[in-house]
Amino acid sequence: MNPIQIGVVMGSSSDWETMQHAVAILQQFGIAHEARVVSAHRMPDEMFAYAAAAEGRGLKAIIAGAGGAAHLPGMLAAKTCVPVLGVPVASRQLQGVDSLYSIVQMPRGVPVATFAIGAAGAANAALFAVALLANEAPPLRAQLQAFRTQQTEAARAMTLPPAQ
Ligand code: RP5
Repeated sequence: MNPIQIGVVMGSSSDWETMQHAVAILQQFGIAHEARVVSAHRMPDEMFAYAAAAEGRGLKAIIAGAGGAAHLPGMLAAKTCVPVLGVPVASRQLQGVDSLYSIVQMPRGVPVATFAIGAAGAANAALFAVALLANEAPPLRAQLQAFRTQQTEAARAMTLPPAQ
């Protein structure tokens, strides 16, 4: 079995509805990955250990989804130099604007690459991870190019109904 290249972590199983869109893309591209709940405020020791072990385990990027606060992606990024891609999950109270602002507003010096709120952000984080891996893997780059071409063709084939 291929060593895991991308870790997908989230603060709660309630984030799965969003984060599964990242996993679906990784599956589609055949990227060895793992997905698990690592709650920053409920499992701080596990979160710390996950980040501390990431480089040694060969992870090339960590996709971290969080609702309401930046603590999961932010603290992972604080503890490892493996790139962290943050996905703001739509929160119940503020619809994910809180998640977005807190993740994107990391203080200077410890970046978290931040994506859109929700499913599109999760999918794009995975596509970004694929693009990172593709730098060192020409067949993967060809696969990514084919994915883009498919989207282009789908857009070109779009037609509009007559105006009412
Ligand atoms: C965050 O708290 C999680 O990322 C989740 O989005 C949010 C709510 O968690 P649950 O109350 O649904 O477990 O840590």
